[in-house]
Amino acid sequence: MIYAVSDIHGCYDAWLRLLEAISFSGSDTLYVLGDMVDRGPEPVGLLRDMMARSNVIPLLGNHEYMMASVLRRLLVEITDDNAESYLTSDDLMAYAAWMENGAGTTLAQLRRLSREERANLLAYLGDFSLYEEVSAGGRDFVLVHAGFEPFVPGRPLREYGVEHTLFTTPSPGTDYFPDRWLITGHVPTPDCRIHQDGRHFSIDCGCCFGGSLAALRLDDLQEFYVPGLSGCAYSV
Ligand SMILES: [Mn+2]
Repeated sequence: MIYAVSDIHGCYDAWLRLLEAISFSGSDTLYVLGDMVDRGPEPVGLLRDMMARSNVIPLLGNHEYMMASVLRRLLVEITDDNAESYLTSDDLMAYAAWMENGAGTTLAQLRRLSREERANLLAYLGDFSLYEEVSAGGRDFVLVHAGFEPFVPGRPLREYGVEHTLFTTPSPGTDYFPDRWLITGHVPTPDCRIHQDGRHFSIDCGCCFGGSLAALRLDDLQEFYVPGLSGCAYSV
């Protein structure tokens, strides 16, 4: 069976409960549509668990993009020779933007890792794809974190960049593909349930904001839910 999950945001307990709820096994494949880190309590534990599962396929979210951008700079050893010129104002702004987006727990946990473990995590993030094309149950799906915006019918998917796919919001009622189903995360659904608009599924159910963590089984479009983190203030 093939599943899609999104926006886990460090909710490691909910992740483990969801794997149990779908009876996840070695013969299944699970796509995680980005935003594993930030906001929630155990982002690094979640990433390490995902890394250990070869049948979990990660896609890039805007939070991993921010994290990788900052870490690529911070992981370089700062010496006397490069200290003054090393961090540019762009680096500092990228760091500030990431912190404003709930990076506190992620950074605190990264500090507790060895240099080698941090480098391994960064290499893992470097393998995340922007989108995936998957077939299951006689349907063809396109999986992406936020969408393809502005959407241009017929435009090859590989021509959409980070700015189009990670930081955008799908336009309601858009008929994206005549023969394919689109699955996105990024924007929490208002009722903490998977939302369907034509052949577009939104599967971010606000796990870290007191909503739920959802999995969509692509083979038969069955939905699975576990409770998310409670007590986290809602803000996008
Ligand atoms: Mn997002």
